Amino acid sequence: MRRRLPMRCVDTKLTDQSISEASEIFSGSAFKPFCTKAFDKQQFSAGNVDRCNKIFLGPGIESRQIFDVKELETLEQDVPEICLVGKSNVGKSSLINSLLGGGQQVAYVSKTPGRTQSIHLVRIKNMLHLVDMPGYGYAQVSKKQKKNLHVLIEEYVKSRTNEILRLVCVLIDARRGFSDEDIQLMTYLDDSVHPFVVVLTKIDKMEPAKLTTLIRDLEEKVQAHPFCYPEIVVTSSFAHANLGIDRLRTLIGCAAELVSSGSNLE
Ligand SMILES: Nc1nc2c(ncn2[C@@H]2O[C@H](COP(=O)(O)OP(=O)(O)OP(=O)(O)O)[C@@H](O)[C@H]2O)c(=O)[nH]1
Ligand SMILES: [Mg+2]
Repeated sequence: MRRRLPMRCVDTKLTDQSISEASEIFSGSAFKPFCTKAFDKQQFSAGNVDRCNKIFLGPGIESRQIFDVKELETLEQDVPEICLVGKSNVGKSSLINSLLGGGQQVAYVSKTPGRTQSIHLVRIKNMLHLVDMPGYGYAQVSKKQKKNLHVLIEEYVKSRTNEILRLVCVLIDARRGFSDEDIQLMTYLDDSVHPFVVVLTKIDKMEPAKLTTLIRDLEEKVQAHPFCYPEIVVTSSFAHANLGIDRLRTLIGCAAELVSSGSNLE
C-alpha cells in the first residue's frame, strides 16, 4: 500500500496493545494523519513561513517539458513533488509563477484556454519539483485530445508513490466552484490514496461575502473525500496581489517535509 502507515505495526504480535494500535490506524481519526497534520497551526509559525518563502524565491530554478506518457519514466524522482491540476484556464501556471515570486514567467500563462498541453516540471533548488499539468475541461479540444489529457494526468499520478508525490493541489476557479470533472479527479485521488488540497484561484474577482459562503460550501463537500485536506486554500495571482501565496508555500514546504509541520518536531 502506498499510504504511509506507522512502521511499528508491521512486526508486532496480537497483544492488546497491537490490537488497539491497529484499530487506531483504521479508525477515522488515524485514517488521514498526513492530511490533518498539515493543518496544525504550528506549521504557519512566522519562522516556517519565512523558511518556505526563502525556498521558493531567488535563483536555482530549472524547468522542462514532458510531452508523452512514456517520458514519465524519465522524470527524476530524487526530490518530493507537488502537482497542480485543474480545469483549463483556472490559473495553474500563474500560481506557479506567483509561488516563484512573480518576477519571471517560468510557467507559460495564456488567455487562450488549453494552452498547456504538456507536463511542465519546475525544479526548485534541487529540493522540490512543482508539476504544472495540462488543464482539463476545455470544450474546444477534440474527444481524443480530452481523453489523452486525462490519461496523461492519471498515468502521472499512478506512476508516483506518495513518498514522491506529496501533495496534489486541485485548483478551482472561485467564480465556478466544483465541476463534475473536478469531483471525478478528486475521487480518483482518493482511490489512488494521494493526499490533495483544494486551492481556490482568482479570488480577486469575488465579493468577500460570496467567497465566505463558497468556502463554507466547499469545506462541507470535501468532507466526502478522505484524502482531501479539510481546509480550502484561497489565492490570487492577480497583479502581484499574491493573496494566500505565503500560506500555500508553507503548506507545500510542510507536505514535502522541507520544514517541520508539527509543534513537537521543530
Ligand atoms: N484576475 C485573475 N486572473 C488570473 C489569476 N490567475 C490567472 N489569471 C488569468 O487567467 C488566465 C489563465 O491563466 P493560466 O495561469 O494560463 O491558467 P492555466 O490553468 O495554466 O491554463 P491552461 O494551461 O490553459 O490549463 C490568464 O489570463 C491569467 O492572467 C488570478 O488570480 N486573478
Ligand atoms: Mg497552464
